[in-house]
Amino acid sequence: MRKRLAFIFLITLVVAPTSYTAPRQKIIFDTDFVFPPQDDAMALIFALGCPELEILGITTVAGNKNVERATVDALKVLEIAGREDVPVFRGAGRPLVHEKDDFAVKHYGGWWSDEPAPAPPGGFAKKNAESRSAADFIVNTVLQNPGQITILAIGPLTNIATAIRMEPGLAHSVKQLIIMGGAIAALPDGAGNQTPNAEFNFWVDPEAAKVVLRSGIPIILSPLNVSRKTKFSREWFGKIAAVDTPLTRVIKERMGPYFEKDPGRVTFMYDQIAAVTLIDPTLMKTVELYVDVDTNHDVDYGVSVGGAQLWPGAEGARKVLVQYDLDWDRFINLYVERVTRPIPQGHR
Ligand SMILES: [Ca+2]
Repeated sequence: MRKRLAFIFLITLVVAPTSYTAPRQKIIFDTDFVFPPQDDAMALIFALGCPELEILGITTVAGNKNVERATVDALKVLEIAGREDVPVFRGAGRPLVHEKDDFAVKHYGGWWSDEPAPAPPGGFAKKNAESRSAADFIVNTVLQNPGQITILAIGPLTNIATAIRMEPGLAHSVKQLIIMGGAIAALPDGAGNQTPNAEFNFWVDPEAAKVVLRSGIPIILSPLNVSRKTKFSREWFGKIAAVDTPLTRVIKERMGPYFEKDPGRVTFMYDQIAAVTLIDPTLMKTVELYVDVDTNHDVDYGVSVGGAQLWPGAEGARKVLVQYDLDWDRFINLYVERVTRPIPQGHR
């Protein structure tokens, strides 16, 4: 009997989630974060549920809101998750070149704002951001782990471009960059969402997007074309809300009222696709294209253009893998499964 008990104890040790020993992907999570139900937060909650990932740090950037808001909201979600061990580094408060103007102020996105961040639901997190800058953290972390770091970039690319400019050797040391950004007119569903042809993240910092796309880092691009193949509905919200964890409770509280008001509501998923790509890139169909960004301050400012061959004006552009479709059923089941996982023991 004692032997049997010892055997059961041993098996428990082997299968317990805390005993996960396979090498984990080291990632930096670069984000214009806003508290749930915004998509950066929904991407982070997925990533926190993935034992395959070691999140070395979160770097924040101005985009959906200003960088202060991104920073305090990220800290708060980590606190709710019991993952204060993940450091947060404040990044760029403004795009490289793009100045605030009337169009920016009237349309979506508070990147131009200097307003202090409002307290997240439940109050500010106890922990503060680290004192080092986001770009400094990115440069040091990548150089200390050459060929091992994947950067998930789901906001304007200001921090990544700044890091590349700080350290010219950086591009050759990054394992991979997965970017949510752009819209490719040469592929179906390629219209913009900020201007007629420009996607929001690339439009906020077109110069940064161009630097990053031309850097030579191996890139998977997740543009609006693939976002528009998703359909997050009450059915999937219900599956998340049915499981009780500190994070699903937040999702239920914050997303529930939208579905109560409009039960037929269906929304696109954006940053979540880039995050899921970390775990299973085979869920998305890709095509290799040269992708470049228009940085002329004219009608197509911030527009991404993709083509199978180089074209005049795009000399210097590089080929990247562009996602254009996905296996919705497998994608959403994997997403919901990870979002509803209990928070790993030892991190509470
Ligand atoms: Ca984002």
